[in-house]
Amino acid sequence: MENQPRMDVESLRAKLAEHGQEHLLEFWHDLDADQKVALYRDIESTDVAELVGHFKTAMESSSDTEKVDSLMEPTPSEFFGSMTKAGKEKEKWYREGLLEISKGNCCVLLLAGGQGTRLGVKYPKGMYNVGLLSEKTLYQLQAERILRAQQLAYDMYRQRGTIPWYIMTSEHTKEPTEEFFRQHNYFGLQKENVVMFEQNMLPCLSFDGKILLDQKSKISRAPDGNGGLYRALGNCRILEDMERRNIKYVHVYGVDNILVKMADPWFIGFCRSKGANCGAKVVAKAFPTEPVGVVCRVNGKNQVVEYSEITLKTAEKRDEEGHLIFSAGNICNHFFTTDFLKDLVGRYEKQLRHHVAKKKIPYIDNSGNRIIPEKPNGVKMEKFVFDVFQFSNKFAVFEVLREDEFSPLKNSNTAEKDNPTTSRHALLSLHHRWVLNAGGRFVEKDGTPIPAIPRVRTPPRGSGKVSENVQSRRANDVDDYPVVCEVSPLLSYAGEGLQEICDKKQFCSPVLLSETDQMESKESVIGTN
Ligand code: UD2
Repeated sequence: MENQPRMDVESLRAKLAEHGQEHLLEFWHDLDADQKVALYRDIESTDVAELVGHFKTAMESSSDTEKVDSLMEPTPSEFFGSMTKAGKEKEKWYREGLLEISKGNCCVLLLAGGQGTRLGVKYPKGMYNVGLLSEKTLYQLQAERILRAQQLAYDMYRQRGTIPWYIMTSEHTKEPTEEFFRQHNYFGLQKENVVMFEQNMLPCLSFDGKILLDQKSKISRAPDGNGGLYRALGNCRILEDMERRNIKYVHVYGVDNILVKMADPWFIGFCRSKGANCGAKVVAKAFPTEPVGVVCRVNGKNQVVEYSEITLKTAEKRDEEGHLIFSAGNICNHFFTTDFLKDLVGRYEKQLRHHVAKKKIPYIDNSGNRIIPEKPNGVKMEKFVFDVFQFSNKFAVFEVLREDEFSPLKNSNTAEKDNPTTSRHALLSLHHRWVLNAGGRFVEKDGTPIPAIPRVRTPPRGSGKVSENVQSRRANDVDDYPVVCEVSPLLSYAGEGLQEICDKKQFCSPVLLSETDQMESKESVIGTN
């Protein structure tokens, strides 16, 4: 191996012993020369004292759930805005947001460093195809929404602003994501406007605070949580890149929401109207135990109490009218000004605490065997992206309609919810409504009108109709969703611009409306068959 370091194993052992971690060298004598160098480097690059300190604090505060609960109160209504309840100001927010986009002041930042364990695919989640007619992946949908938002801003202000796309990856997702974008020619975006950077990895520990070995020569590591963003923004000089491009507003989002609005002009306009330096999009929680955090105040400070850290009793609290008191469901969709991000990276990042997640972590046992555990055996330590809300003195919360904006892909189709089928249906349902709003109607092949609110045909469980292997789905497969209607993001961002194509037209499912067939067709029944 090149550049072999001078290895002082005994002093390394002594240093590890100070923090009860000398077991990391247990198999030193079993290793060949290269493996020794690898392990030595791995340990040396780890600030063991700091890690052990973080572990202790994280474990202590993880048992504070009851205490946090007692300090929770809903965010005061003056910080709220609502996409559904707003009147004329909605148009104003939209125009303001597009103006900022046209000036090149906005970017989007994707959190894509998660391991996607629940979905259970080996590649990054953004590469997933939920089985749309177009076969588009989450990444492609997002890229095309950026292109469309740029176009809308240009159409309104005749000024061409670019929305740079920053993508935070991790050790697991970096290479496949880069390769996927290269293969797909950046989905029509310019390569220099897609900026990928990598978050940090942290060692995993057993419940009693011992660092776990993944191999005899390798520490077990996991990404440091989506709150690793702030450290990565500094380390990878992303803030500098944003400054160079004169970016003022950053729209941060999670990879798995198929309905995500990229650089959402309404959200940006709303946050600007509130003079906010930090904002969160929320949806009304569907049920008390829904796995979304709750945007609220704790001890007077803005905070999200994560679903894993709230007690059932508090999650279930209702007001006199029966509404959930803590109903502002976090959807991992946030607004920041670059000035605020600068403060976070420079001043506050170190103050963010780690949260612990109990997980099944493969490890090397005392006898040197690699064990794949069947139940949780250790913890991953993660920072959370929303933990910076406490530092904002100008915070805003924007409530949006779930059906229009939130359907996350978390699980495989073996789960009831948040799976490829529910994601696909959410998108089809939204696009179906767009076409209806634009004056279109749907008919059966024999011309019988389909009611505006059709019933979902649920295939019997285990019927195999919903294929796990969505990659092989054919565009004309019969879907269990009664009206299969997909609108290309290049044609419409949020239902706009469809009037001309749809008004007084009849459509026969499946329908794929794209920018190319701007429906010059004068025929009265349109379908893709
Ligand atoms: C997240 C939110 C939760 C709720 C829910 C809605 C956090 C901490 N929790 O929970 O409150 O809004 O989403 O769907 O935000 N990621 C990284 N690096 C990491 C870990 C995660 O980039 O080290 C990304 C991940 O790729 C995804 C996003 O962060 O895009 C959210 O991660 P998740 O799916 O693990 O979060 P979840 O569902 O537990």
